[in-house]
Amino acid sequence: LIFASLFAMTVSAADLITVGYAQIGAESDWRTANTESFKSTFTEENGFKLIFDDAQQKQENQIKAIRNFIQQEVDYIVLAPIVETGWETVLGEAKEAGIPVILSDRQIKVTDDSLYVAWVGGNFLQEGYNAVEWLDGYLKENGRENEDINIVLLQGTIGSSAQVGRTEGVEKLLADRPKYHLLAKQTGEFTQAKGQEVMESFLKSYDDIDVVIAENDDMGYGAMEAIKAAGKVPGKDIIMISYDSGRRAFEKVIAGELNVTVECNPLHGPRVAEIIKKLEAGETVDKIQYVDEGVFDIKNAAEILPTRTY
Ligand code: GYE
Repeated sequence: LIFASLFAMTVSAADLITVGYAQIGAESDWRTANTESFKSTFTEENGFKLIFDDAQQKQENQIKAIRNFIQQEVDYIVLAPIVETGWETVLGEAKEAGIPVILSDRQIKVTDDSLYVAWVGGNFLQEGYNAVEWLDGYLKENGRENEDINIVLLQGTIGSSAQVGRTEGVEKLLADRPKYHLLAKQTGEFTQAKGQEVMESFLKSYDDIDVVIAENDDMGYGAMEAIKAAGKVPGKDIIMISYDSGRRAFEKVIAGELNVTVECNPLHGPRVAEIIKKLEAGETVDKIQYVDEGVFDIKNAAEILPTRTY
């Protein structure tokens, strides 16, 4: 909508801004919503030609995609980096070719930060804190603040900034509060199937799990299946905490199977388009752009659900 007015004049194919988007994969509801956000924003109507690549959660595929974009002489490269490290060489090639790179969603670790123009995404460390702070409040409201609490952590893709930040935030606050015991942590690769598998093994090893923190909702859904199969009730026998907050998560909260979903907003298409629009106009852009995020539990889920588009 924003861009409809900007590009109201009919643009010929030659005037379109070509954008290559190196997407991570299709591992979660979040990712699907993120892809949809780019596809519906970077349209010809809005003045763009989008070249979309799905790397199937493999960094080597993303590197290949970026090299293809360079070869095709795109105007901009957008990268949602799977992991934080290993980007110097290929981003150096993009820089050499004079193609600006915009990062979206996850961050990277590079010594030369001129390798990208800007990044937009969620504050993963804060999201980590949000989960534990919610748990503090929930236990208190239920008169359980003096209990010892056993926690298992289902982590995202190891080395992805979403995993690194959330794990760090969670672990830091758990360490500050001696009543919390982190029994185990393991990656479920941000997928429902892997989340279920890992939770099955946690349940075999520990019969006294009080809380599951899943670093995305999809792994949380998998964990729910494992818990039900073990004869327990997710959301009641085991407190369920997960991340992202798409519609399915709201429905699970309302159904009582998920106690809280910590928001991570996937609608980066318009945000990246805004950055490109500014760059095209010769304006400067903020290098790091965090998106505001909430926390949704039974107290506010029903009210918010109707406004969720994804
Ligand atoms: O939480 C998860 C997805 O990087 C923030 O990736 C993103 C994460 C999101 O697979 O569902």
